Amino acid sequence: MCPIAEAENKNFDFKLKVVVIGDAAVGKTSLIRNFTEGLSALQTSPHATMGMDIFTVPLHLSKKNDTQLNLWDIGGSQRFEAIRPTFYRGAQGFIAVLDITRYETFEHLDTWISELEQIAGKQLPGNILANKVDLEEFRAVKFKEIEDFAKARGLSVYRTSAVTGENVNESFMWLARKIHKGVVERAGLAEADEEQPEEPEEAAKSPAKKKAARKEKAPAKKKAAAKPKVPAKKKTAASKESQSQKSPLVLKPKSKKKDDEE
Ligand SMILES: Nc1nc2c(ncn2[C@@H]2O[C@H](COP(=O)(O)OP(=O)(O)OP(=O)(O)O)[C@@H](O)[C@H]2O)c(=O)[nH]1
Ligand SMILES: [Mg+2]
Repeated sequence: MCPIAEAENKNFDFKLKVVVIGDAAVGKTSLIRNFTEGLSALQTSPHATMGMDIFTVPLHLSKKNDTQLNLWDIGGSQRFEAIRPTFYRGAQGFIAVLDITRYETFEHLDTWISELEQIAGKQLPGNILANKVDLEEFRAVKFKEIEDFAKARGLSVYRTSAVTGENVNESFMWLARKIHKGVVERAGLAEADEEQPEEPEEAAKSPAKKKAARKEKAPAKKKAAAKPKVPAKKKTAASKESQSQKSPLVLKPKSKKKDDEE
Protein backbone atom coordinates (compact mmCIF):
# COMPACT_ATOMS: atom_id res chain seq x y z
CA MET A 1 0.00 0.00 0.00
CA CYS A 2 1.36 3.46 -0.78
CA PRO A 3 2.34 5.43 2.33
CA ILE A 4 -0.39 8.01 1.85
CA ALA A 5 -3.15 5.42 1.68
CA GLU A 6 -1.54 3.66 4.61
CA ALA A 7 -1.64 6.84 6.69
CA GLU A 8 -5.25 7.49 5.74
CA ASN A 9 -6.24 4.02 6.91
CA LYS A 10 -4.25 4.22 10.07
CA ASN A 11 -5.89 4.69 13.42
CA PHE A 12 -3.74 7.08 15.36
CA ASP A 13 -3.72 6.83 19.13
CA PHE A 14 -3.54 10.59 19.42
CA LYS A 15 -4.52 13.40 17.09
CA LEU A 16 -3.16 16.75 18.12
CA LYS A 17 -4.53 20.03 16.85
CA VAL A 18 -2.11 22.93 16.71
CA VAL A 19 -3.07 26.29 15.23
CA VAL A 20 -0.39 28.42 13.59
CA ILE A 21 -1.19 32.10 13.94
CA GLY A 22 0.35 35.47 13.15
CA ASP A 23 0.15 38.35 10.68
CA ALA A 24 0.09 37.92 6.92
CA ALA A 25 3.42 37.03 5.31
CA VAL A 26 5.29 36.31 8.55
CA GLY A 27 6.13 32.86 7.15
CA LYS A 28 3.56 30.50 8.73
CA THR A 29 2.98 28.41 5.62
CA SER A 30 6.69 28.38 4.79
CA LEU A 31 7.57 27.10 8.25
CA ILE A 32 4.91 24.40 8.13
CA ARG A 33 5.99 23.30 4.66
CA ASN A 34 9.59 23.23 5.77
CA PHE A 35 8.63 21.01 8.71
CA THR A 36 6.35 18.69 6.76
CA GLU A 37 8.12 18.56 3.40
CA GLY A 38 11.63 19.89 3.84
CA LEU A 39 13.55 22.79 2.37
CA SER A 40 12.91 21.68 -1.20
CA ALA A 41 9.23 22.52 -0.72
CA LEU A 42 10.17 26.19 -0.57
CA GLN A 43 11.66 26.40 -4.03
CA THR A 44 8.43 28.05 -5.10
CA SER A 45 7.15 30.92 -2.97
CA PRO A 46 3.91 30.09 -1.17
CA HIS A 47 0.70 31.93 -1.97
CA ALA A 48 -1.11 33.81 0.76
CA THR A 49 -3.30 31.36 2.67
CA MET A 50 -6.97 31.76 1.83
CA GLY A 51 -8.79 31.30 5.13
CA MET A 52 -7.09 28.18 6.46
CA ASP A 53 -5.26 25.02 5.40
CA ILE A 54 -4.51 21.88 7.35
CA PHE A 55 -1.24 19.99 7.12
CA THR A 56 -0.87 16.64 8.83
CA VAL A 57 2.21 14.74 9.89
CA PRO A 58 2.51 11.37 11.66
CA LEU A 59 4.91 11.43 14.60
CA HIS A 60 6.35 8.68 16.74
CA LEU A 61 6.56 10.41 20.06
CA SER A 62 6.66 7.24 22.09
CA LYS A 63 7.12 3.54 21.49
CA LYS A 64 3.59 2.83 22.61
CA ASN A 65 1.56 5.31 20.62
CA ASP A 66 1.31 6.82 17.18
CA THR A 67 0.41 10.46 16.94
CA GLN A 68 -0.99 12.51 14.12
CA LEU A 69 -0.11 16.17 14.32
CA ASN A 70 -2.63 18.40 12.56
CA LEU A 71 -1.25 21.85 11.85
CA TRP A 72 -3.99 24.40 11.13
CA ASP A 73 -2.39 27.13 9.05
CA ILE A 74 -4.49 30.23 9.64
CA GLY A 75 -4.49 32.91 6.92
CA GLY A 76 -3.09 36.09 8.44
CA SER A 77 -4.81 38.58 6.16
CA GLN A 78 -7.27 40.91 7.89
CA ARG A 79 -10.02 39.93 5.51
CA PHE A 80 -10.24 36.54 7.28
CA GLU A 81 -10.58 38.11 10.71
CA ALA A 82 -14.28 37.30 11.01
CA ILE A 83 -13.99 33.59 10.19
CA ARG A 84 -10.74 32.92 12.07
CA PRO A 85 -12.27 32.10 15.47
CA THR A 86 -14.20 29.21 13.93
CA PHE A 87 -10.85 27.48 13.30
CA TYR A 88 -9.65 27.79 16.89
CA ARG A 89 -12.12 25.48 18.57
CA GLY A 90 -10.48 22.37 19.99
CA ALA A 91 -6.92 23.63 19.56
CA GLN A 92 -4.54 21.90 21.97
CA GLY A 93 -1.62 24.18 21.31
CA PHE A 94 -0.43 27.02 19.13
CA ILE A 95 2.52 28.41 17.27
CA ALA A 96 2.53 32.21 17.09
CA VAL A 97 4.80 33.56 14.39
CA LEU A 98 6.31 37.02 13.96
CA ASP A 99 8.59 38.43 11.28
CA ILE A 100 11.65 39.96 12.96
CA THR A 101 11.95 42.50 10.13
CA ARG A 102 8.48 44.00 10.80
CA TYR A 103 7.88 45.34 14.29
CA GLU A 104 4.11 45.45 13.95
CA THR A 105 4.00 41.68 13.55
CA PHE A 106 5.41 41.44 17.07
CA GLU A 107 2.98 44.05 18.41
CA HIS A 108 0.04 42.06 17.02
CA LEU A 109 1.00 38.79 18.72
CA ASP A 110 -0.86 39.70 21.89
CA THR A 111 -4.08 40.20 19.92
CA TRP A 112 -3.59 36.91 18.07
CA ILE A 113 -3.01 34.93 21.25
CA SER A 114 -5.85 36.62 23.14
CA GLU A 115 -8.24 35.96 20.26
CA LEU A 116 -7.26 32.29 20.32
CA GLU A 117 -7.57 32.03 24.09
CA GLN A 118 -11.12 33.36 23.98
CA ILE A 119 -12.14 30.31 21.97
CA ALA A 120 -9.67 27.58 22.93
CA GLY A 121 -9.09 28.57 26.54
CA LYS A 122 -6.12 29.96 28.43
CA GLN A 123 -2.93 28.13 29.36
CA LEU A 124 -2.60 26.35 26.03
CA PRO A 125 0.93 25.12 25.37
CA GLY A 126 2.50 27.44 22.82
CA ASN A 127 5.61 28.61 21.07
CA ILE A 128 6.58 31.97 19.69
CA LEU A 129 8.63 31.72 16.51
CA ALA A 130 10.73 34.79 15.76
CA ASN A 131 10.97 34.03 12.07
CA LYS A 132 13.19 35.21 9.20
CA VAL A 133 16.37 35.28 11.28
CA ASP A 134 18.26 34.83 8.02
CA LEU A 135 17.41 38.51 7.46
CA GLU A 136 19.30 39.61 10.56
CA GLU A 137 20.55 42.81 8.94
CA PHE A 138 16.94 43.99 8.60
CA ARG A 139 15.88 42.98 12.11
CA ALA A 140 13.43 45.48 13.66
CA VAL A 141 12.58 43.66 16.91
CA LYS A 142 14.95 43.07 19.80
CA PHE A 143 14.99 39.43 20.87
CA LYS A 144 15.00 40.56 24.49
CA GLU A 145 11.63 42.20 23.90
CA ILE A 146 10.23 38.99 22.41
CA GLU A 147 11.63 36.93 25.27
CA ASP A 148 10.11 39.25 27.87
CA PHE A 149 6.74 39.03 26.17
CA ALA A 150 6.98 35.24 26.00
CA LYS A 151 8.05 34.97 29.62
CA ALA A 152 5.09 37.03 30.77
CA ARG A 153 2.80 34.62 28.96
CA GLY A 154 4.69 31.47 29.99
CA LEU A 155 5.67 30.63 26.41
CA SER A 156 8.86 29.48 24.73
CA VAL A 157 10.67 31.38 21.98
CA TYR A 158 12.56 29.97 19.03
CA ARG A 159 14.51 31.97 16.46
CA THR A 160 13.63 30.40 13.16
CA SER A 161 14.13 30.66 9.45
CA ALA A 162 11.91 28.82 7.04
CA VAL A 163 14.54 29.52 4.38
CA THR A 164 17.54 27.96 6.12
CA GLY A 165 15.50 25.56 8.27
CA GLU A 166 17.04 26.91 11.46
CA ASN A 167 15.14 25.65 14.52
CA VAL A 168 12.09 24.65 12.48
CA ASN A 169 12.06 20.99 13.48
CA GLU A 170 13.15 21.76 17.02
CA SER A 171 10.31 24.21 17.61
CA PHE A 172 7.55 22.08 16.09
CA MET A 173 8.74 18.89 17.78
CA TRP A 174 9.11 20.59 21.15
CA LEU A 175 5.49 21.68 21.04
CA ALA A 176 4.23 18.31 19.79
CA ARG A 177 6.03 16.56 22.64
CA LYS A 178 4.71 19.00 25.21
CA ILE A 179 1.10 18.57 24.09
CA HIS A 180 1.51 14.81 23.81
CA LYS A 181 2.90 14.63 27.33
CA GLY A 182 -0.09 16.59 28.67
CA VAL A 183 -2.57 14.39 26.82
CA VAL A 184 -0.91 11.22 28.10
CA GLU A 185 -0.86 12.53 31.65
CA ARG A 186 -4.50 13.60 31.56
CA ALA A 187 -5.48 10.22 30.15
CA GLY A 188 -3.61 8.56 33.01
CA LEU A 189 -1.48 6.52 30.65
CA ALA A 190 1.98 5.42 31.68
CA GLU A 191 4.47 6.42 29.02
CA ALA A 192 7.82 5.57 30.54
CA ASP A 193 9.49 5.51 27.14
CA GLU A 194 8.26 8.93 26.10
CA GLU A 195 10.85 11.55 25.32
CA GLN A 196 10.26 14.68 27.33
CA PRO A 197 10.21 18.14 25.72
CA GLU A 198 13.33 20.15 26.45
CA GLU A 199 13.37 23.87 26.98
CA PRO A 200 14.75 25.65 23.90
CA GLU A 201 18.01 26.74 25.52
CA GLU A 202 18.63 23.23 26.85
CA ALA A 203 17.89 21.67 23.50
CA ALA A 204 20.57 23.80 21.93
CA LYS A 205 23.09 22.63 24.51
CA SER A 206 22.40 18.91 24.34
CA PRO A 207 23.88 17.21 21.25
CA ALA A 208 23.36 13.75 22.75
CA LYS A 209 19.62 14.23 22.99
CA LYS A 210 19.49 15.68 19.50
CA LYS A 211 21.19 12.52 18.26
CA ALA A 212 18.49 10.47 19.99
CA ALA A 213 15.81 12.58 18.37
CA ARG A 214 17.41 12.05 14.95
CA LYS A 215 17.19 8.31 15.48
CA GLU A 216 13.56 8.60 16.52
CA LYS A 217 12.67 10.29 13.24
CA ALA A 218 14.82 8.15 10.97
CA PRO A 219 12.26 5.45 10.06
CA ALA A 220 9.70 8.04 8.96
CA LYS A 221 12.32 9.62 6.71
CA LYS A 222 12.91 6.31 4.96
CA LYS A 223 9.21 5.96 4.36
CA ALA A 224 9.14 9.38 2.72
CA ALA A 225 11.66 8.27 0.12
CA ALA A 226 9.06 5.89 -1.27
CA LYS A 227 6.15 8.25 -1.17
CA PRO A 228 4.90 10.09 -4.24
CA LYS A 229 5.70 13.79 -4.30
CA VAL A 230 2.45 15.47 -3.33
CA PRO A 231 1.88 18.74 -1.52
CA ALA A 232 1.54 18.37 2.25
CA LYS A 233 -1.66 20.39 2.20
CA LYS A 234 -4.48 18.15 3.32
CA LYS A 235 -7.50 20.27 3.74
CA THR A 236 -8.77 23.73 3.05
CA ALA A 237 -11.49 25.51 4.93
CA ALA A 238 -13.95 24.08 2.44
CA SER A 239 -12.73 20.52 2.19
CA LYS A 240 -12.93 17.44 4.39
CA GLU A 241 -10.06 16.40 6.61
CA SER A 242 -7.74 13.74 5.29
CA GLN A 243 -4.64 12.20 6.78
CA SER A 244 -1.96 12.05 4.15
CA GLN A 245 1.44 10.75 5.11
CA LYS A 246 4.10 13.34 5.80
CA SER A 247 7.60 12.67 6.90
CA PRO A 248 9.02 14.59 9.82
CA LEU A 249 12.53 15.70 9.14
CA VAL A 250 15.84 14.98 10.70
CA LEU A 251 16.80 17.60 13.25
CA LYS A 252 19.37 20.06 12.06
CA PRO A 253 22.11 21.44 14.28
CA LYS A 254 21.30 24.85 15.64
CA SER A 255 23.71 27.46 14.41
CA LYS A 256 25.22 29.80 16.92
CA LYS A 257 23.43 33.13 17.08
CA LYS A 258 25.24 36.35 17.49
CA ASP A 259 24.50 38.43 20.50
CA ASP A 260 21.46 40.55 19.74
CA GLU A 261 20.61 42.26 22.96
CA GLU A 262 20.90 45.91 22.07
N1 LIG B 1 13.93 35.45 4.11
C1 LIG B 1 12.91 34.74 4.56
N2 LIG B 1 11.73 34.75 3.91
C2 LIG B 1 10.72 34.00 4.40
C3 LIG B 1 10.85 33.21 5.56
N3 LIG B 1 9.68 32.59 5.81
C4 LIG B 1 8.85 32.99 4.83
N4 LIG B 1 9.47 33.83 3.98
C5 LIG B 1 8.88 34.49 2.82
O1 LIG B 1 7.86 35.37 3.29
C6 LIG B 1 6.77 35.38 2.39
C7 LIG B 1 5.47 35.01 3.09
O2 LIG B 1 5.56 33.67 3.53
P1 LIG B 1 4.26 32.78 3.84
O3 LIG B 1 4.76 31.50 4.37
O4 LIG B 1 3.33 32.77 2.69
O5 LIG B 1 3.60 33.67 5.01
P2 LIG B 1 2.23 33.37 5.78
O6 LIG B 1 2.45 33.79 7.18
O7 LIG B 1 1.77 31.99 5.55
O8 LIG B 1 1.25 34.41 5.10
P3 LIG B 1 -0.39 34.33 5.00
O9 LIG B 1 -0.74 33.01 4.38
O10 LIG B 1 -0.79 35.48 4.14
O11 LIG B 1 -0.92 34.47 6.38
C8 LIG B 1 7.12 34.42 1.23
O12 LIG B 1 7.69 35.17 0.19
C9 LIG B 1 8.19 33.53 1.87
O13 LIG B 1 9.08 33.01 0.90
C10 LIG B 1 12.12 33.21 6.24
O14 LIG B 1 12.35 32.56 7.26
N5 LIG B 1 13.10 34.00 5.70
MG1 LIG C 1 0.12 31.20 4.64
